[in-house]
Amino acid sequence: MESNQRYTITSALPYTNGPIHIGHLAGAYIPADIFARFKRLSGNDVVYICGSDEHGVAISIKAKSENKTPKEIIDKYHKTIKDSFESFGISFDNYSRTSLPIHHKTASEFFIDLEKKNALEIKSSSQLFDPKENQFLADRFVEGTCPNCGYQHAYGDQCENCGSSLSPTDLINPKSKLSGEKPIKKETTHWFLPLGNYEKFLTEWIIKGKKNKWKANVYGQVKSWVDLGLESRAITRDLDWGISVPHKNGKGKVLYVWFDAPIGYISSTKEWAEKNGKKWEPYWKDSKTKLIHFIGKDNIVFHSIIFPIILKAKGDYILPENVPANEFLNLEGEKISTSKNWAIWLHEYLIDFPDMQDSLRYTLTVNAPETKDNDFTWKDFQARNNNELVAILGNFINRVLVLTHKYYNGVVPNEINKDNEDRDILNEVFEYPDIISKSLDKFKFRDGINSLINLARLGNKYLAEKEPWKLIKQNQDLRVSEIMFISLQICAMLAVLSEPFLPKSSEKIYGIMNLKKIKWNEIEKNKYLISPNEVVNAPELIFRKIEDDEIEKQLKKLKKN
Ligand code: B3M
Ligand code: ZN
Repeated sequence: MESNQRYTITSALPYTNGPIHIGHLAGAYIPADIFARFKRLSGNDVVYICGSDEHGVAISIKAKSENKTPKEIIDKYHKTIKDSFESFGISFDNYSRTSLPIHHKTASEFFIDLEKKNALEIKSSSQLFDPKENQFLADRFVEGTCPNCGYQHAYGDQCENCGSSLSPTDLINPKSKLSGEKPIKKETTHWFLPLGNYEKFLTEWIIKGKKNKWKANVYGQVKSWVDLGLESRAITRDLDWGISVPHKNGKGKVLYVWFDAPIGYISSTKEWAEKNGKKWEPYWKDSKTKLIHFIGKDNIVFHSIIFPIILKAKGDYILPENVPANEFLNLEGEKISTSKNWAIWLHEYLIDFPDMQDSLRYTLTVNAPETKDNDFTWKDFQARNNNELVAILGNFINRVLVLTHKYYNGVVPNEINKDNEDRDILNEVFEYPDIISKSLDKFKFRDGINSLINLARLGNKYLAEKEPWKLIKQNQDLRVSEIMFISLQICAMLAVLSEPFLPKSSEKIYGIMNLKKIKWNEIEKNKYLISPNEVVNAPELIFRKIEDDEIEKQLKKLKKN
């Protein structure tokens, strides 16, 4: 198991134009959190970074629709989003905001430095303009028909239907989101990043990525972009919300949100380092550090083409080792949609299912859209919770603790005279840290969590076969104590191995068993996780059953939208 490796782990910075839903959680946060926890637990030096993405047209549009200032919008949703992440146990080392001075400074420095190095082009072009509002229509300020798939509500930067990346002038029948009017064209000057200059670099780097086993969806997208040829991309906009372009000709212009947002990972690391008396540079500039970006598939080009080019142009920065992007999660067979309110919002889930964060974490991991789009259904959520968390994992731990109290008042019995068969069981149990590590190292979170449940299954099967409750009646006390000792090792192993996936439940099991924190890289065969004469507490409920009416209520609520 890898230890002593430095990791910089990031999750996409969410736009603060609304709360977070289960699609976000499944795409970029749960897998990253599992990975960060796993790497910390195996003795690595990890910084797990995120923050709110508070610039861009999405924020301005929301502000306009709620009759508020952008600042009021970002303050409101930054808090909602941050609270939801905390409640779900997403273990960021720092959750920052791109509106902070430290970020404005860092992003501006990147721009100034690239400009100085002649790594940017300045070009004039005619862009869509809304004469009524006296405003250029960048990105999402304009909607129209997608030239690729014909979808009528494509944005100026992207079509959400076919996923293609667009420019406002690509749209057929464009319409201003501000006034509803047909825009005119007007000349304007912008700074561009000449992506085409980096084709050779990208080609070599991507081939290396393939060797590093990038996921097929990521490798495929990057390769097809490069194969099609890369055009220069504007990194400034004519807008009033964002980071002012730090240049004498930059009046009325701001940095493009997709230029500043990924730099937010660096600013957030700086903020973390300052708060904790650490240095940020090793996490971004030491070639031995592994940088991993967790994102959803709509962010692939930005993380595997554009941001690496920015880092490369800046020089002396490391490039991502991997970009394990997820596909999309659907809800009850349909695309999650904010505008249609077809979503499960985390802050609402927490009201209806308080203290059941791990049940959702579990379902979203078992069903993660790792290699293809996947579907969340409330019925499946109920079944996973009741048939797996309650009936397999919770049930095993409960049975072992009940019997330990019944036979030994909670004192762990002596382990003696294991017969061969029990030795095999114990060996098998101690293989699980490696089995799960191997899956997580390959970003196979579904396999990882399935192995965890398999370990609980193994425990249940062991108890059912050995039937200590029968043996105790036949006065086979020694044999019973062996069986209970082994069962308690399995419980302890479940506490240790469930931590990355189900942090709150793991903590509960640790608490009930009075265990001291065990690192994965310190687990050794033949070294027991819990020893004779230690005392375990009486069992408590770890998972609860979800009733049919709770699910009906959620389905009704969803369909009302
Ligand atoms: N805020 C886009 C999104 O939420 C964006 C991610 C930024 S990551 C640097 O899809
Ligand atoms: Zn399209």
